[in-house]
Amino acid sequence: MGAPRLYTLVLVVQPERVLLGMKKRGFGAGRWNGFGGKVEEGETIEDGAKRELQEECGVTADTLHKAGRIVFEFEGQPERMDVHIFRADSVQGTPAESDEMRPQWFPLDRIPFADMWPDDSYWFPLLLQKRRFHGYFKFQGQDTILDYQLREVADA
Ligand code: 8DG
Repeated sequence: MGAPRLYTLVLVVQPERVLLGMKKRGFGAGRWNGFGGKVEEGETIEDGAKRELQEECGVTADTLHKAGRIVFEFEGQPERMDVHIFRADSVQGTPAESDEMRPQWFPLDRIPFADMWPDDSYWFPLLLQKRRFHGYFKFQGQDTILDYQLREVADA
């Protein structure tokens, strides 16, 4: 099996709310998610995360905090995804809709898990508690988790 492909995901979390975007097209379309995508050649993972945040919802993060790392495998697909997840506590600018995402703030007690990737219910609580984690999720299609591991780590 080859090395997994690198992806980023950024969640902007404030004391009472989290910024999510409705993915309008492509992989994960129709689900609320943080902002992110493939890391491009020649950029660091963190720079890729900041770039995607800016491209997809028009805000800038000065500081990203490492939150976790999850490897995803989809049954029948050889390439695994290595998603590096970051938390931003504050951003500059007002979230704006892009071709890819329609951003919206959600109160922390009303996160729309039913319309998010099913694994998110497992690790979101850790992210909100500022605990770091490593995980692995194996999917059948995009709705069924066949197998998973999730553990807290000292350094994500
Ligand atoms: P493109 O330009 O080639 O269309 O793609 P991209 O913008 O570079 O990448 P993408 O396909 O949009 O990247 C997938 C995003 O979805 C990336 O931020 C990682 C994230 N993601 C998964 N799986 C899961 C998941 O199970 N839960 C959550 N919350 N996010 C996920 O790939």
